[in-house]
Amino acid sequence: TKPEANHTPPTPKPLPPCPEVPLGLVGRLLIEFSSQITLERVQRENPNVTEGGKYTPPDCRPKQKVAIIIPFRHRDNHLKYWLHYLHPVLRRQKIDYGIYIINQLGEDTFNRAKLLNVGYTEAIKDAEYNCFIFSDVDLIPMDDRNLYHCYDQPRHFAIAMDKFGFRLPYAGYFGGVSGLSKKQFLKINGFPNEYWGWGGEDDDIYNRITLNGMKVSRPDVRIGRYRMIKHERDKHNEPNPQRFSKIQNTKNTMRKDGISSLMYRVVSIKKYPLYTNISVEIGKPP
Ligand code: BGN
Repeated sequence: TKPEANHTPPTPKPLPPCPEVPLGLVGRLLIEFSSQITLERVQRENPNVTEGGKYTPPDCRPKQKVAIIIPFRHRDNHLKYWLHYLHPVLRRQKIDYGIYIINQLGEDTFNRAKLLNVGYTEAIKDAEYNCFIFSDVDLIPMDDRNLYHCYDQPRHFAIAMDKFGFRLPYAGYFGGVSGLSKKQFLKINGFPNEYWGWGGEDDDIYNRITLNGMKVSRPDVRIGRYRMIKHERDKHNEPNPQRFSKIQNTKNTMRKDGISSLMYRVVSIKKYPLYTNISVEIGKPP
């Protein structure tokens, strides 16, 4: 060896880019919610997930950095299942990711889309994410070929849910799990902040996408299958009676209502081993 080699530190071998189709996928998964799960077990089974619920593939360089945003209130049991199933899937998919639980404090009416806007805003303060996947806490993919990254067009992942007979309930459905690149998200001014209670916010997002000249991309119906964890209807998330008229008005509201008008207050940010919890006050309906 040359003598000067002693003075230069060994340069780590640059990682190859991650393959377009990851190699270790298994396809169809068995998903059930009858056995109880503890966070300690999920932690033990996912030792390479780092504080705040972050992971980077050790053996290749991912193209995207993905923030997974989950709107949340009083669903601790669902979250355990979600973490148990999703961390291993995302690892096999070679995704560079962080998990953000956006917890709405207080008992005022729930506002899913506003929590998603908060998730986007807080995630980009934490790291340089360029892809955002918005997932309900009770939806578990049944196939790991449904890749959790961003696509050329806004992506709808949860297209074949068990509760809808493994089909889309209607052509313009965009609920459950969706994903937008930073560029796609900003093009539609983020999501609406003014949908309080259940329903319509996902349809408004769909309208924003099509009104801005984009179209929704979806996986094959055999792959985009999901199980939803059964639950009672939440309190303080009653169907919003205004949703029918609001979704007729997206064209007029989207430029002023969105990421550009978002107001909220962060009360705490806690980094747990399997996820980051951001508790926020987002106000109440007018
Ligand atoms: C739709 C809801 C969606 C919901 C799906 C599936 C509305 C707006 C008025 C038609 N939209 O009907 O928000 O995700 O059902 O449950 O209620």
